[in-house]
Amino acid sequence: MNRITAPQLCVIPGDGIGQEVIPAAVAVLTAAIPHLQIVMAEAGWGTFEKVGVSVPEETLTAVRECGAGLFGAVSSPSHKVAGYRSAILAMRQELDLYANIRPVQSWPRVSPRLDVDMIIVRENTEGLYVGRERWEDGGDTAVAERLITRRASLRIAQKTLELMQRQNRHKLTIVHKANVLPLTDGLFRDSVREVFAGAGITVEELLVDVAALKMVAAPESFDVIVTTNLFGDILSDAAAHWGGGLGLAASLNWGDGVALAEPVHGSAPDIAGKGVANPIAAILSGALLARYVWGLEEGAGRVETAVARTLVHETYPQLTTTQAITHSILASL
Ligand code: GGG
Repeated sequence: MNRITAPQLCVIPGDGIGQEVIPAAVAVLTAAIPHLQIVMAEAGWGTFEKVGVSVPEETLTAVRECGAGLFGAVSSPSHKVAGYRSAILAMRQELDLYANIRPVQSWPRVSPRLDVDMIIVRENTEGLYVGRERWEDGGDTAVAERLITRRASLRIAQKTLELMQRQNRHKLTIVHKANVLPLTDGLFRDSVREVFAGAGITVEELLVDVAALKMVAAPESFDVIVTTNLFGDILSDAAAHWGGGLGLAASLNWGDGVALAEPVHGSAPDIAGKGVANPIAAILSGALLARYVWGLEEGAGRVETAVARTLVHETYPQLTTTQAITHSILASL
């Protein structure tokens, strides 16, 4: 690989355990992908407290220029703070990272069952997450707008189709609630069906409540799911249980020409600073960049195989620190 084509990664540890798991992921990624160039940047609540914005303009520029970022975690306060925007929501919006790819697969030893292999594609920019909340009725009524557009629904469908063709996936489940929300979810469902018409892929649809039951009772029946923002957020956390829990759940926020990988877990303030956070979700998120953004299937596979070897190794139950798990994965590469 020459220097011109060497992949570049903007690393943003963020808050809490992000500061611990992201250096671990960078150590594994730089070992698996030798020419990887690292650029450091900042975002999160800590950044807001320091400089007054959660995502400085330089951070957005750095991710855009690298084309790929790895973000740790953010801890936003649960009350409104003037001028503060959740760092991850801001980056998804500002970088137009419209697809959130969340693969869930069974891992040896830690997964409750061994037959799960699905990808959840969550629309990442609309729905209730546009954050249009307002008071009415003199403060006695709170209203949130749920926005669905044809444009965003068509492009998430197109991204899903490309991903399925690339990964040789054959069955799509559209998850919605069009019986109660016929305009918004009807538009989403019909747009996805339009893109998949004639694509040679089996397309089924499920109401989100039925999908939730099936996620619990028959997770092996899912191949690829595409859904709106909030449904995808909730369903993918539930699905993560089958992949061994949030400590192993990876994700990729993906737009056109730019992507930001992040572990699904948050900043875990209860264990932050103790050196005991599981770095595997962050490491597997890095592997998603290798596979989907840099086209380095072999590098992604090396990382995932090293994780699997660590999980099956007899010493895994004794690996109780971030450092010990990271060393074991590095040794298995
Ligand atoms: N790595 C994903 C993450 O940090 N999740 C926590 C999260 O999204 N929290 C919402 C927020 O703090 O804004």
